[in-house]
Amino acid sequence: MPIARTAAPVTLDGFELRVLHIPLVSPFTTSFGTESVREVIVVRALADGGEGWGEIVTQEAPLYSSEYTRGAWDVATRWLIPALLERATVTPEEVADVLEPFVGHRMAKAGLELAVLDAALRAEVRPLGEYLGAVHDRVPSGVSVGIQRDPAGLVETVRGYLDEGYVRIKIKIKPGRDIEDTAAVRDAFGAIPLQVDANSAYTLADADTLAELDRFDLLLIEQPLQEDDIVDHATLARRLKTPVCLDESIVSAKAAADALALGSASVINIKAGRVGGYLEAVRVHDLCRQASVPVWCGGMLETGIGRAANAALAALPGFTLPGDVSASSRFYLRDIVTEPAVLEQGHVRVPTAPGIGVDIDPVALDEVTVEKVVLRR
Ligand code: OSB
Ligand code: MG
Repeated sequence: MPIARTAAPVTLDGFELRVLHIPLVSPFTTSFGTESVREVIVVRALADGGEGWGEIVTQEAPLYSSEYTRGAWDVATRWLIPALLERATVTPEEVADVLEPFVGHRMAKAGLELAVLDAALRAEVRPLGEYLGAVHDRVPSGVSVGIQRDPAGLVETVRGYLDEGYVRIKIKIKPGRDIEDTAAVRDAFGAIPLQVDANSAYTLADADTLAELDRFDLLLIEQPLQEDDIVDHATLARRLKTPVCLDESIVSAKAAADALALGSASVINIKAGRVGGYLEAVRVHDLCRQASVPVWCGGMLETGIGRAANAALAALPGFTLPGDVSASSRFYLRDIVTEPAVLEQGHVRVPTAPGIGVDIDPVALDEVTVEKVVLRR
């Protein structure tokens, strides 16, 4: 039976936006660069029935996708928030419709939608997991491991995460740091659940190298080619034994349907920010489930806000592979919520309190805030 995802309308008095700079416990390196400080935007919806929190998961530079923090800040303050305040009273399900005329900027839209959704659900005393259709009270936790100094360093880093109890390892790869790194982890730890993420670093000309990964029995290879290489991914997928999973390319439920129709992927990474919100993320989930295509929940180094919401999303029935839903401590010494996600027997708990189910630590939040603005109706 389809789940009726409807929440009561909220009347919006305004929004507070903050740019945060949160130090990472260790630098995070991917094929597109190294990050030592997480720059992210936190959204507070000021509604008549109470507040709601969301997170815009952009990074400082437009390297993972075309969105970036200062661009999101500009579009949110100049266009998206005014459109929502003009409307004044909205249901969470209507937020995407109000923002639909503005092309793109999905991460910005997703953060605003989550803040409205959180405000609405807190007012109704209803947890996000229940609203989205969660069927588990905890989710298996995978960890995304950045490119290290060398393969030996990678093995030591992975060992630390396995000791902590993470149930699946994902390593970042790029040309020149692929076969040897993957071989080192396989040799050191045997048949652990292992996958790789290229973050768009290859072209079809690299197909022979990528086919060498077939011998490692990986769960999947994530986003080997560019965001818009939807046909090339289908060509590559026919060449590889390793299942191809798409991340960057899946910007909407329509993009997911197209990718599946073309054979560009046999697994899909779902990130609410990338597809424009948790409601669109559920639509991607629903269509993949219908097509018996496994999905898993990706991450964007979320703060406790997005991390709690991701745990709720990852508890839907179609999320049959462990997600990048790690403990807060994998990235942060101090989170901005009072009960950061922790690892318990390789799992993260789905919050059961109303809304996103976590409370903001105002002192911690202020400490990492570098800019703040309040827009009122
Ligand atoms: O490609 O999945 C990715 C982080 C930032 C941008 C893109 C990606 C990632 C990760 C980290 O892999 C996932 C996480 O939050 O744990
Ligand atoms: Mg990825």
